[in-house]
Amino acid sequence: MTKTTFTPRVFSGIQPSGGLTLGNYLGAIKRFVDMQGPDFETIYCMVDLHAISTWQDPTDLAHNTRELCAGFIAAGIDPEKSILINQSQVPEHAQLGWIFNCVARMGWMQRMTQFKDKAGKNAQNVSLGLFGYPALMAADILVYHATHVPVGEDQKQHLELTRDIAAKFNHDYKVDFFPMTEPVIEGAATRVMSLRDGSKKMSKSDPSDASRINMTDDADTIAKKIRKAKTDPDALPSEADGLKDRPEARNLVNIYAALSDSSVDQVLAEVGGKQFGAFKPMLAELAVAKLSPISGEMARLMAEPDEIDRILSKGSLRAREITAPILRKTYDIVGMVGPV
Ligand code: AQP
Repeated sequence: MTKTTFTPRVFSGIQPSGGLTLGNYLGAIKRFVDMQGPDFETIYCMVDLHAISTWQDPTDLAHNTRELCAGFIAAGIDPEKSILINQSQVPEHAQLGWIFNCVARMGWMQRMTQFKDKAGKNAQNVSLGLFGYPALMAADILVYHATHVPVGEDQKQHLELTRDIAAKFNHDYKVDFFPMTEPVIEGAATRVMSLRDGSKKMSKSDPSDASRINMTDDADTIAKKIRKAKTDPDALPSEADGLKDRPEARNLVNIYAALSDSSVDQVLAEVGGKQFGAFKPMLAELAVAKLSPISGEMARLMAEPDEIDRILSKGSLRAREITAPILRKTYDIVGMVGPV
């Protein structure tokens, strides 16, 4: 079989299941912006179908989808250079998702740690959609034949599953149709932790607002949350090794490094020996300087929701030029009779 060459194409998405957090920004959006350019075609998505795998109030879902789109643009994603969509406007995602439900194996899905974390002790009562989430995520990616997916560390296992699904489809149907997508998990903040508990991921659905920095927080709120962030009594070390077994300290240093586009070693060379009383105001100042222009621009864009809707609807037309032929070809491979 001749090897297929795939166009370098980036796809990634974020759930409009709440407001954007600093974790989403540093782990995902900031890196979406970095990948926008001549090397890749870039498609970025508000994954509203994923969001309803847990209950979403309809008014909030629509608001959060527009706010997320505003966040993408405010952070530097240019709707002319990248395709910006909400998942439900491109029906091929869900259609390929069904095919992949029939490719993925129950045993694979049962190993997904995010499902176990999110379902907790309540596994019998959560939606079937939450369990099937990774198969739809594989479809989101592969319906574009995306070659690269920038994500935070927490999505690594889902990306491995995406490759397993692509490989099984290619093997079962004796084709070389879906690419082996590469996860792109890079930088100092691939896993931003809760400000209240260094062992937990910063998350938009954490019941404690103090656990996260929201992209829409004002300067005072950001400074207050950082000031109150859990830390330990020791001074900061001068080398990265000294952050071992100090999850809260490591988290704040990682955030500082990612916001200042420097490495952890560079940050520690600057702040090693300082107490948190001195470091936290530095971090707060940097966070406000980087985030305020983005939240200001988000507010400006949110004042014109019709314009956001136009961007998403235009994006979905561009997206479907890619997804419709890939879905049709998938159906042909599977043996689904098509229109004449
Ligand atoms: N804390 C984080 N650190 C680094 N990256 C993160 N991401 C999320 N949280 C962090 C990355 O953001 C992208 C989109 O994630 P998502 O919103 O689709 O789903 P999630 O990972 O489940 O995010 P949340 O905030 O925890 O949402 P809820 O609370 O609704 O479950 C992904 O690339 C993810 O890695």
